Amino acid sequence: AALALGLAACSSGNGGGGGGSTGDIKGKTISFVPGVSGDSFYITMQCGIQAEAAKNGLKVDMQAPQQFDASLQTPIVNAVVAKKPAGLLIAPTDAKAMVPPLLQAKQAGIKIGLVDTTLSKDGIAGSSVSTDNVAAGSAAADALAKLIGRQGKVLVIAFKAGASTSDDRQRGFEQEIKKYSGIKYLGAQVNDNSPAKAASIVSATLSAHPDLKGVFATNQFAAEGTATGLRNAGRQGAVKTVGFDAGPVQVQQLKRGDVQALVAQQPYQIGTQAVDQLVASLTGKKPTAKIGTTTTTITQDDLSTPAGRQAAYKT
Ligand code: T6T
Repeated sequence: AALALGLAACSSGNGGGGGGSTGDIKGKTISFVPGVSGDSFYITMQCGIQAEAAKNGLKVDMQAPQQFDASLQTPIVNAVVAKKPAGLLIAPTDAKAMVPPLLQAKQAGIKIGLVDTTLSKDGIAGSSVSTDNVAAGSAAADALAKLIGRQGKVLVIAFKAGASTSDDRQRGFEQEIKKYSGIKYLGAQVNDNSPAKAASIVSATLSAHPDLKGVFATNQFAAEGTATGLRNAGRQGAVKTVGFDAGPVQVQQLKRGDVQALVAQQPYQIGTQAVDQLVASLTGKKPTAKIGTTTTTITQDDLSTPAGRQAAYKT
C-alpha cells in the first residue's frame, strides 16, 4: 500500500541549511519514507528535504504508507532497499517493529537517517533529527493547565502507542501535569492516528465525565477528532484543547476556536538538517548522532504576530 507522491509542490524561499558542492554524491538518489501520506507535517518536512537535497545535487524519492502503521511501512522499506538508494531518511512508525527492516537496510549498505520518530535500538542510523517530544509534552501540560485555570479533569489522546513521538509526548505531559494539584488526570487513550477514533474517545469520556475540562491531542489527527467529538457534544470551546502541529488545518482550527493552543514543531528544519547529516555520512564525515529541535506553543492571539505566523508550517 505504498503511495509514490513524487515531488511535493513546495514554495521557494524557505531558507534552509548549509549545503555545498559535493561532487562525488551528485546525481545520487536518497529515499524519504515519512510516517504516513497526506500529513502536512511530513509534507513540509519533504519540502525541506527536497530543497537541501537539491543544493547537494541529490535526487529524492518519496514513498509513504497509507496509514501510520509498521505493517504498512515495512514493505515500503523493503522495496526501497531493493532499489539501492545511497541513503534513506525515515520516520519509523514503531520504535521496535521497524528495527529489523531498517537493520536489513543498513546491512545492504544504505546510510540511514531518522527524522521525527526514533528507534529503540542505537547504531542503525547515523543520525537522528527530531523534536524534543518529552519537553513538548510538558509544554502542552503547562498550556492546558493555564487554559483551564489549573483546575479539573484532563485527558490525553495518544496517537499511536509504540511510536516514539506519541510515547514521549504522553510521558512529558504526565510528568508535568502531576505538578498541578487541582488537576485530575484521567489517563491516555490511543486513537491509532484515526480522527474518528479520537472523536469517539472524546464522546465516551464526556459521557463518563461530563465535567471534563481539557484534552491534550498529541498530533494532527488526534486534534481533528477531538474537535469533532467536542462539537458533536456541543462542548466546543467549553472543554479546552491543546493540539499538536501547525499545518493549514490546525491553524484553521485555532482561528475557529476548535483548539485553544497548538504545539508547533519545525518540520522544514528537521528535513534540511537530516539531509545535511546524511550528506556527512555519504561523504565519509562523521554525522551528529542526535539533533533536537524545539517547539513553539501558539494561541489564537499569536497568529497576528510575526513569531506566531512563523510557527505555522509552510510548504
Ligand atoms: O505530529 C507529527 C509527527 O511528529 C508524529 O510523529 C506523527 O504525527 C504527525 O505527523 C502529525 O500528524
